[in-house]
Amino acid sequence: MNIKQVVLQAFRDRAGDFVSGEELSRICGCSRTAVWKHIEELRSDGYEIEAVRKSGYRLIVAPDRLSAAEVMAGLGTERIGQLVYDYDEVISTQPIAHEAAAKGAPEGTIVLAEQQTGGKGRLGRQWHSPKHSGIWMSLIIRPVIPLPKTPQMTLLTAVCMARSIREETGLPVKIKWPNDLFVGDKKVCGILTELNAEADRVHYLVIGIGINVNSEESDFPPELAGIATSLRIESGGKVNRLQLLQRFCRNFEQTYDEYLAHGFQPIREEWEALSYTIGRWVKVETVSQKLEGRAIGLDDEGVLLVEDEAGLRHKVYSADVNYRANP
Ligand code: BT5
Repeated sequence: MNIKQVVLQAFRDRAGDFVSGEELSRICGCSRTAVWKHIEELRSDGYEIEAVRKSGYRLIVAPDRLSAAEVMAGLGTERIGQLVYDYDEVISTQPIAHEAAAKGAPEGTIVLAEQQTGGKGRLGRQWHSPKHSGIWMSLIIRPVIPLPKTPQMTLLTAVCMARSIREETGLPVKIKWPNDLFVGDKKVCGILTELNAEADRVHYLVIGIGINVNSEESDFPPELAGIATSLRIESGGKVNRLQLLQRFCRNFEQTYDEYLAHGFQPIREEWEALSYTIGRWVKVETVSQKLEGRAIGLDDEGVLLVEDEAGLRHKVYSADVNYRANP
């Protein structure tokens, strides 16, 4: 942790009480003048900090910003979120994470941005990422798994994010195969998994996650009206982005470790329990596959199983699935 993070952690431990300058200088291992300089820096980052002679410093209000210092302070994980890069505005967090990963960034590194001007969806689609209203992040992981198993990481991420949103907001979020989170019939979160690998070795994955957290109806462009929603719109109140992100980091680390130790089965069960897709009539179209049928579950590997009208079962790997009324 850097000194600003240590100061923020001290404020958080004191839960609204004063921390003396002397104590801060001891905790941070620097002079009181240096502490004061860091407090000034935090103030210019938007923190409201009261200073009272003889009592010390007290945090009044933290800004609604996803700063690296805030995310890392008090996170309590071992890897996920232990290194965070934060940006105000980027084209997309994905290439930044790829570059960091290629230079050796450790597993669990997160790239965050308050705004993306060219947010990416799958297959060249766009992801609308306006300022301060969402969580736009890329997570680097380095799992030692065979290449064909990497799509399971998207399912694992969806499960962890759905669980985190449910715990944080109480909203009944569901997972639409493979990479969307829905509240009701509208999309609240999308996941984009990109990988760097050789034929027999995965170097790293960059998991891009976009969540509409505090967006209001007016934040969505006309083409997303009716298909996109946010946690704020659905829950009727602002949601703390920092808490949600930290909860996700903890959930992800725990679930990912279980996955590495015990495999996909527990995730499959949770995914099915949270699924928007299972039981629905779907139409699947890829270059090699065209079929309609009922989504009946995932197989052991995380492949979607669709049963057509003749009762034949088909495996659907990675495709766009359209949802239809029952025939
Ligand atoms: C996704 O693609 O859902 C993956 C989105 C991943 C975004 C994150 S943000 C951080 C990281 N950096 C990036 O540049 N990207 C990742 P896909 O399944 O292809 O869905 C894209 C479609 O969702 C678009 O064509 C729109 O119809 C819709 N869409 C775009 N922006 C949206 C938003 N903010 N909320 C809901 N739907 C949206």
